Amino acid sequence: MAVERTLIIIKPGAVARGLVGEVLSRLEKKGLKIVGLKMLKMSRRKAEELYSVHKGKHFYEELINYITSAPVVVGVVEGDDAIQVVRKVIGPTNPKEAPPGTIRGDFGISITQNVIHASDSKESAEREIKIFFEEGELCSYSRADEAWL
Ligand code: FUP
Repeated sequence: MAVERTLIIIKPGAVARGLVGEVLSRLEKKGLKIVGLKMLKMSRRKAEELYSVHKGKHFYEELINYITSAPVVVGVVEGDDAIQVVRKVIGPTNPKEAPPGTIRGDFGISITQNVIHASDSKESAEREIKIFFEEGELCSYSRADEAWL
């Protein structure tokens, strides 16, 4: 068992469409534990830090403008192999290719407005969590159904 933490961001379009509960519910039902959660309007500085690897790419400006356009919900999700498991639950980057049953596959067709972000590796998760959360803001607790998951 390898307990990991990963960062998720429910993007502006998904918040505006009222999908916050649906997205969190899918992660919770899968057996993942939410250990940090907040709503915020992302600053340009934080957006540029988050997406620093994409600087200079053709979609970079659109991506930064979108993620800073309206409130997002950022969360830290914990569980066994959480990084890979969350990526599976959300599906591929391009929602047109994401299969039904995945979050991106079920809720959109725009690659930029693809409902949710999730860290893609241990290194990214560690780096990205620090952008949005202080260590003291993350909670440790037991889920009542832990023995059954
Ligand atoms: P992911 O890790 O699945 O979020 O995908 P990437 O890190 O490759 O891309 C980061 C964000 O850039 C995606 F959420 C969507 C956006 N993007 C585009 O808008 N156009 C592209 O061609 C590729 C990515």
